[in-house]
Amino acid sequence: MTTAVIIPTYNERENIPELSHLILALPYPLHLIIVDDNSPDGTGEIADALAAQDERVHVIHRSSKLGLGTAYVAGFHRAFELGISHVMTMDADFSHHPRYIPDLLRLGAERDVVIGSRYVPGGGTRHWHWQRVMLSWGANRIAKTVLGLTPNDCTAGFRLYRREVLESIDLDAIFSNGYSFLIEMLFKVQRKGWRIGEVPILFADRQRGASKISKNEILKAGYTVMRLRYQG
Ligand SMILES: Nc1nc2c(ncn2[C@@H]2O[C@H](COP(=O)(O)OP(=O)(O)O)[C@@H](O)[C@H]2O)c(=O)[nH]1
Ligand SMILES: [Mg+2]
Repeated sequence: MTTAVIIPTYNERENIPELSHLILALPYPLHLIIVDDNSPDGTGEIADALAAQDERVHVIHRSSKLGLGTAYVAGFHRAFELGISHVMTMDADFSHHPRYIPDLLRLGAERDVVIGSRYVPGGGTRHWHWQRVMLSWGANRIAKTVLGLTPNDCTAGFRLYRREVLESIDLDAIFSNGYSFLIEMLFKVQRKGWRIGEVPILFADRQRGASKISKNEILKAGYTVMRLRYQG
């Protein structure tokens, strides 16, 4: 089991050195793929320096902020070239703490997809404003009810996929790009009948840098859910 950990970054210079250090120190065979969208704060150059120090680190530079979904897909394609068996995705801001990586990998031996989940017993959120709690909870309820998604946390970006799962999906045909990408991916994974598992995580709000989620993303997520629902 060799895993490629994909981290999309946009202005994460305060987080990426420590985060990659913690990930690379884990006792597992893994690669780290940082997908940077030409961050104005110089995250891309920091990532290059990390790659120069450790051959397990790979950097994809994109010309501008092109969105989370296509960043993941670019990372998936690079991961396939590395001969890995599993692909993990996580955020750069420590909301997805590397301490949970062993739990995801462990369940990954039995499941095709594993979600680091806020909404199973033992999981939760920390430092979240009540509005954000309501928003996330509501988005999950809607995705579950309208699309019949079975996992408890359908919008989590902390995931482990078996390589075959990603190969079974036409990645370049995924319509949504921002946060909705996560809902669309899960919808496709579930429709293919892959076995999905969840492990509890405590999701801490970022302590450094700024969030990139916008009101627009919320509207787009609503649109994605309806589009998937009526496409069948
Ligand atoms: N490459 C890339 N990364 C992005 C983009 N938007 C967000 N990210 C990264 O995706 C992760 C999640 O974004 P974040 O701002 O923490 O979202 P939030 O936690 O939902 O507020 C972080 O690692 C961001 O740096 C983007 O357009 N391109
Ligand atoms: Mg975040």
